[in-house]
Amino acid sequence: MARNLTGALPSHRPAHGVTALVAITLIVAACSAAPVPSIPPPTATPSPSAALSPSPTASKPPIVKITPIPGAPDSGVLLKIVAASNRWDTSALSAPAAKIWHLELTNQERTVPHNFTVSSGPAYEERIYGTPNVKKGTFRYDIPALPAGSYLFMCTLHANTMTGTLAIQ
Ligand SMILES: [Cu+2]
Repeated sequence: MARNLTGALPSHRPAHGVTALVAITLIVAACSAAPVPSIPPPTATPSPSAALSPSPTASKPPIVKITPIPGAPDSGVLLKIVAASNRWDTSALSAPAAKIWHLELTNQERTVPHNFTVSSGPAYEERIYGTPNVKKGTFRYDIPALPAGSYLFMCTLHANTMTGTLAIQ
């Protein structure tokens, strides 16, 4: 008799799960529908580039190519220069314009070769004239005629220490 009473208890289940699923779907839809904020692309910062732009143009002067004057007369001028301890004995030379002149180059160093190169500027393309590399001894060279102006002379083997100004006037 007691068995019948216990087995007859009804069981109900609430339908709460369906309601919760609908609510989650609505939230997800709202999030994905949110408009993407339109951020303008970052503009180029003008100050650093403006500060850098003048330096490359200032550090690169134009190449000045000068060729000797053909058929120029001989001035008969002889200049002397001495190389010792990776230095020239002078940093300034002066020679006549539009005329051939002569250089007496003495290398006093037993083992270090030197040369004498004339150029209109520091760039390789600006070299106008150059002697061979010479070891110890005294050598004479005919330097071709150049238009008036300020030139560089140097030993290209020791360009950091053996440079000077050649005034052609
Ligand atoms: Cu040298």
